[in-house]
Amino acid sequence: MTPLRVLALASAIATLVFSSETAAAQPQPDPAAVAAVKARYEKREVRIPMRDGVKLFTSIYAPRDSTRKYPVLMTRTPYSVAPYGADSYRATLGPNPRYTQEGFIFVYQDVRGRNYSEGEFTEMTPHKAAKRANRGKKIVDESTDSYDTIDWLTKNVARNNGRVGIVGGSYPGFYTTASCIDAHPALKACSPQAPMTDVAMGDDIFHNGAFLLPHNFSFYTRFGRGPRTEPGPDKQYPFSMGTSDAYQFYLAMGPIGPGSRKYLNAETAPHWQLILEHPNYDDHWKARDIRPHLKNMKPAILTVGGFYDTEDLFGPFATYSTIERQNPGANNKLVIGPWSHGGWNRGDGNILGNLRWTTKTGPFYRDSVEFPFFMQHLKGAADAGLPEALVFRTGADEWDRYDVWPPREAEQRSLYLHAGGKLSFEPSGAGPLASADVNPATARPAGGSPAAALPADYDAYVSDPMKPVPLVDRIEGHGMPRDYITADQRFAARRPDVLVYQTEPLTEDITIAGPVNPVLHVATSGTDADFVVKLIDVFPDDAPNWAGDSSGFRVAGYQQLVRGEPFRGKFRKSFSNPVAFVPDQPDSIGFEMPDVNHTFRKGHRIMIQIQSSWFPHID
Ligand code: PG9
Repeated sequence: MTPLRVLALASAIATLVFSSETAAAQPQPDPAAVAAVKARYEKREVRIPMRDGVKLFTSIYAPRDSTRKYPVLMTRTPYSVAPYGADSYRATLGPNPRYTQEGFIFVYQDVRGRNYSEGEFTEMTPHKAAKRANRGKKIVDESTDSYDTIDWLTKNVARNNGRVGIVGGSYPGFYTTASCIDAHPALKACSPQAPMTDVAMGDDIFHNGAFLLPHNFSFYTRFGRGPRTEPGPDKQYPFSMGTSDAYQFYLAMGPIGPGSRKYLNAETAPHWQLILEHPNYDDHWKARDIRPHLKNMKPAILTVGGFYDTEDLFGPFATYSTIERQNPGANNKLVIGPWSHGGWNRGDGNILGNLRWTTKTGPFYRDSVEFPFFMQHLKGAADAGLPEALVFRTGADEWDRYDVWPPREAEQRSLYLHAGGKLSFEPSGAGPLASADVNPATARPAGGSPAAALPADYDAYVSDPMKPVPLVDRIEGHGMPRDYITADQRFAARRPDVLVYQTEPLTEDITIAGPVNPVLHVATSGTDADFVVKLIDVFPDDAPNWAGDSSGFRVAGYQQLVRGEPFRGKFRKSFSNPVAFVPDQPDSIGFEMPDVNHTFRKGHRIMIQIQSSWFPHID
């Protein structure tokens, strides 16, 4: 790996920003593939009793070959294990066809309370108690359900080799992580992929207190519709936005409580209603954070994520680092590629929206990382030879291998905002800025004095919620394009309600590896405000187009979003107890943006944009 000035961007984005208070089917499977699966595998559907008597609907596809034993590879999901019916087969078994060809006992289970499983569904099931403490009792959660399922499988499925793996992405990623806690001794390998970890602190629902509106509104028009009176599929309530202009649709919705009620209400969308009832990081959400329970994690764990995952990027980093901290010596590995949500499972992995890479990251991950991981731990194949952290470096199109993430060799550096839209590693001479007490995750109890020595000058803008800054220039579909992060940010840079700061052209490559922690010193003429910080890689005006790209995208001058996150200002002291701003009273906010591993090439500029809306992405 070429020597790099690797640094973890610390805090100290210090500016004073005024923002006035004025400031969302299934293609038919290939019959030939289905027939091939049916020829090699025999399907059975069983209802496995959990320790509290609830039966979970489980599909088992076992190789017809009776000469060998096979490991179990399982997925637990809230999204249905269709097709249902012992004579209806899937076209692919496992994460990709290579697993189908290799041969495993594939198991798919409807989690408790979903589809044809019995019981009560609870979003992000709160983890209850160490299994040892409640063996034989009726205390259940996703980790006991997984334990009981694995116990039943190893005792009741013919020719299993006593070794079980579990894999799942997004919501199934959460159930995968939960399976590893006090795991059944037969569970040898887990791969939580984009695992939902804390949906109210960075995964799907709230990011630093700001609500992801279209992502959730569109999801909850489809998921968990009720009322559920018996095991079976969700009730269907056909829904259409009635327009392709998501920006206008959500603007017309107005405040989302009353505005969404005509589409989603407590009876037909109970999970949406719960979100509206819990806008703060309260006990409801704290109970759903699986991180404190990630202990006694015995299986080998391969956590997977994508730097451009707009749904669950927080989860993989939070899961990996919490397991690392709470389970010294655990076999705990991380793979992060240049992927959108689930992008590692499909395609060549060398294209996303406006971005192009030379490396085909998809086949490399599937064939040289994930498959060898499961073969090693479930079939005793050769050691997959994986580093602790295998992290793609965007902007440089290379895979980095580290023995810990973030890399030990990263040095903390700060970038400072200067007058005139300048950004520099040199302090802005604004005097000591009290950045220590502004990160709610580490903030001291409310009441700490926010007043810092204010910069001699500040930048200000009027943020009008009726003319919010769009997420991307043209918002179609449900309002959160999967590749929004690749949108050119020049459309925003030209708006008067977006502050822009950029460095001089870099004289050498600079790589940022790890989290990026903005600190803003702000005041608002109102009593509440959101602040969105965007870290951007600015290509030179003479940058050549991507090699071999015929899309017509012009790379010259491209402002590529590397990372962007909102912060809802009222949570600056605590995510549980919001505090209004005092109008025109300087105050401070600080937060952590999900990790990056990005090289800003020599000749590029580092840019920061700051704004107080990002619509309809956040409400
Ligand atoms: N991560 C997705 C999601 C979950 C909950 C709310 C909104 C989206 C998903 O599991 O597809």
